[in-house]
Amino acid sequence: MSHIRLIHIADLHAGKTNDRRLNRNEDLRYALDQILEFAKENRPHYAVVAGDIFDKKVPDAESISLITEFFIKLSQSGVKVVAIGGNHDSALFLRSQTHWAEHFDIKLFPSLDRKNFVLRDGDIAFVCIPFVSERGITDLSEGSDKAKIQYGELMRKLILYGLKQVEGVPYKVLVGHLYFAGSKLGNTEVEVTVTDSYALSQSALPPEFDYVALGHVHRYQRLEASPAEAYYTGSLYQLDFGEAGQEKFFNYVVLEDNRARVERVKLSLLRELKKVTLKRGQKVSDLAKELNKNTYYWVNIEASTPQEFLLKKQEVERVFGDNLLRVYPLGLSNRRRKLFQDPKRDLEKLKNPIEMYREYLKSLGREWNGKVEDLLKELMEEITT
Ligand SMILES: [Mn+2]
Repeated sequence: MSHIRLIHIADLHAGKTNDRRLNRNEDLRYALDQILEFAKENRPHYAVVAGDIFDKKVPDAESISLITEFFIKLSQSGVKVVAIGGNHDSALFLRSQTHWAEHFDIKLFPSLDRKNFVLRDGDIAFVCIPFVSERGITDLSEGSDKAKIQYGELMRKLILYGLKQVEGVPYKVLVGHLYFAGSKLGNTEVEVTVTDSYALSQSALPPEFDYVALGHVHRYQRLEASPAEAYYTGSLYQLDFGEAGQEKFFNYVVLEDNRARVERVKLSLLRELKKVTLKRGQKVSDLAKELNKNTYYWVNIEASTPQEFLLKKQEVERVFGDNLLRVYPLGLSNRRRKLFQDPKRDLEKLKNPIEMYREYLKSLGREWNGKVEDLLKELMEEITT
């Protein structure tokens, strides 16, 4: 049996912007070019994309073009693409792309379809589990704790059902946009447990899978408690300040002799995000010494009064220029701090909840629910009187 080579990437988030100012598609293109270069040299048979291809449900033209070009270039290098939808992706949109994609050996799995979630190709089979909404498959009427258990049980059964479909295939790969307990998020060491959220237990990953390609968590990691060889490869560039300082990677996997040889490949970054603090008594010019034109900043400013904060903020804005994305006061009381938060953000919050709910349902393509509207109205009345 010959060996099989694949690359595993996830969380591309095409169309991501930071603070409504910085378009991150250049960062994404920079990462994708490195992946294409790698693919040309190493000739993988497959590129597995584990969800969150786009950042927004309705992707903009620039992002669609970027992703389309990437997939087609992979295809032209002889790499077959297997991609699933993430929680950021619109299943409807991805489905609209399947018609042309199939002609380029690009197999898209927009949403979970129990009749069509396995791709068998010679000696290898991919079991593909796009993001499944918690609300979509659980019954919240019995309380959220029960719903969490129910979600975990259903997903575990689904994975086992998938495994059954690929029995006898030499190489089995599970591709999932899933959230596992014990995964490390962001820069902190905070781990999420099964009881905290709709997280799955790592023990739900059967060792019969030779490799598990995951998306959803943006920090690179191997799932240490998983009986199968399972990885989150994380996002391809620092998507937001929660990922500041993080290095980024993708995986190159060689399946051979019933085992997966995993090589972590580091991506170089076009731009980095960084959080810095202007301490009391520190000069802005001192802080500016580390100003790097390829780094975008969140500057915390220590200040005792709003006036002091405002003065320092103006200076920081002048010195950091376009590389300043966010300014935040430290040391002011909550009430005072509120006065200086982004006014636009507060306006968004002031939107009528009923309107917001209506927009939300519309974005999901769901029908308007009159009962919920009545309930919202009642609650709003209670609050305002
Ligand atoms: Mn994501």
